[in-house]
Amino acid sequence: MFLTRFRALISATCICVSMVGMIGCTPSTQNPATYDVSNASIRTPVPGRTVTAGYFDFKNNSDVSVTIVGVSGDVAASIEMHTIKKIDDQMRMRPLPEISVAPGTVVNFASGGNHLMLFDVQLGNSPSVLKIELANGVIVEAPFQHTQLIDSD
Ligand SMILES: [Cu+2]
Repeated sequence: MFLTRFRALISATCICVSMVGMIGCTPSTQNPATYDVSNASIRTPVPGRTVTAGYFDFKNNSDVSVTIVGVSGDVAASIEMHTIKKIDDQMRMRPLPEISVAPGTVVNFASGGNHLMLFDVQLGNSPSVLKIELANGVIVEAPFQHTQLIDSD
């Protein structure tokens, strides 16, 4: 009787510990099930240049809107979000301070539209991990593959 109880106590303790372990293992800064980052890439800078562009798709799987407020990473001194707007018939780059992502939707950072500008880039091995910062305090870490600029000729 005593032994049975003791075992029960042990297994209860084990469950408790493993639950704590699971919570501990899930980074509070990231929830891959809630937010998906795909097609994440950084263009390898043109030789002699230290400024380049980065792209990604961000999917909000949650049922509330989220706002991307910034992106950071060790590979660049600073990273800015930019958008491209038509001003006086010319396409111009403008800083994008934040962008909201409605529940169940995807926001694209892609060539010709929203993009990341990376300054003083020092790329190591591909991929580079960048941190996508959300207004709710969550930081989503994602690997960005290094890509070459596609030859236009
Ligand atoms: Cu730009």
